[in-house]
Amino acid sequence: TTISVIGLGYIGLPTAAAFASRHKQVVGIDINSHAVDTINRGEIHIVEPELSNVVKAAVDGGYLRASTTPVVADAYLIAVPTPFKGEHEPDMTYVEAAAKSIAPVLTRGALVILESTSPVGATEQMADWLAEARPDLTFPQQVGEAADVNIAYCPERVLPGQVMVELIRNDRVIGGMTSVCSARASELYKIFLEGECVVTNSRTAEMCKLTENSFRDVNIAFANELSLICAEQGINVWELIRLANRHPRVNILQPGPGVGGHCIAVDPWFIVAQNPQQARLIRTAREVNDYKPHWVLNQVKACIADCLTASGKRASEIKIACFGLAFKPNIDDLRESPAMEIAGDIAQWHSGQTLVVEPNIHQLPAALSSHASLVNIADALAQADVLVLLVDHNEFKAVESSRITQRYIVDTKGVWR
Ligand code: SAJ
Repeated sequence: TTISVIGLGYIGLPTAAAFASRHKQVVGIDINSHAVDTINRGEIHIVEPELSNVVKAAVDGGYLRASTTPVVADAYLIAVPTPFKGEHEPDMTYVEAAAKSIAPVLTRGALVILESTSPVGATEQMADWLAEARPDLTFPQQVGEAADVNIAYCPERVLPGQVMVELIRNDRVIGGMTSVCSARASELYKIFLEGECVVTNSRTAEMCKLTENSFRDVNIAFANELSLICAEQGINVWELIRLANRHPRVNILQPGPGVGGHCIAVDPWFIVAQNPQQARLIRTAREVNDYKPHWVLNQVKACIADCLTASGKRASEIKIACFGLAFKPNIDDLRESPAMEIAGDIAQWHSGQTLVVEPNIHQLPAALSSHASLVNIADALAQADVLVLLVDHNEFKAVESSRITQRYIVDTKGVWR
């Protein structure tokens, strides 16, 4: 069996490596020639624990190679990005391009799986693109189970930072366009999967992926809303949640500076875009979470105002230290990060010095480097007048409270309270 994975990013590369580690021949395809060259050297262009070892072994063993041009394969897995465009509409350009790139090399008996997070109906749309390009082959939407090419939607659900474990262990939803498609897709994933394959149709599988991330978004929004209410009422939200969670049927998530990453802040909009009348709670949750960084910025401004009054210093003499830039704890991923957004706004707005502590990076991103300086925890604690904790990295949790002498603290994760 030859397996071809289209899109060698955070999902595609681990998936390609997982198949190759089971001694299947895998060809990864990407339009980014830098990524392709890196992988062919046995190295990786993204950060994910355990991934580099698996890729290196797979490339060295001759099971995995990367290319910029599509190849003939028995199974294709499409794992390209589906961002949004305009007013939060899903952008299917990359899926369309991927489908059209493999269409010319498709052979009778091929299996095509879409893994990218997609709006409901995307798999049927992909099947139509393939059928248009290959009138000489039959597809499930035309002839059902007798089709020459089988097509399924099988979303990934791995947690960044734990991809290599979750890829193998999580159960997998398999949404075939026919039962034959589902059976073939299940058989393919069983090559490396320890979790179960749970079979449904493609539309339900598409909605299932969107539902999982919307569930988390709505629940985080509940926690974030509580944090605003508690600030108004002079109640410690962390204690409140701890107490409420002692109820056997209550399990509130943690508030924070906002919701970041490439999935939870995006996927719920796919549901809203297709169902604007019905998806009221899901839309509101997105708005609540997107508002949180602005609220935090206002808290910081109020805190600085207090500090100015009490200290008699000028604003330009006040040093602010921001702790954390990543979109969640103990990773180095700064993309779509509310902490990054808040630190950037503070650095732009504040006339004095802005210090940034981020133990997982060696250099500030360009957007921040002209307005802020990267320092270590000790220097920040020694120099700053105002502390802003934005990410609950382990290093920050380990700081002993006796080392924190500042009175002016905005703590978005309840670490130093
Ligand atoms: N967050 C909170 N409070 C919490 C939990 C998370 O504010 O109690 C914030 C985080 O700080 C972060 C954001 O939410 O900014 C998202 O982080 P996350 O760890 O919840 O999720 P991701 O984006 O890393 O990965 C999610 C996962 N989805 C679910 O848990 C339902 C993962 O399983 C998916 O595969 C991934 O999205 C994806 O690719 O869709």
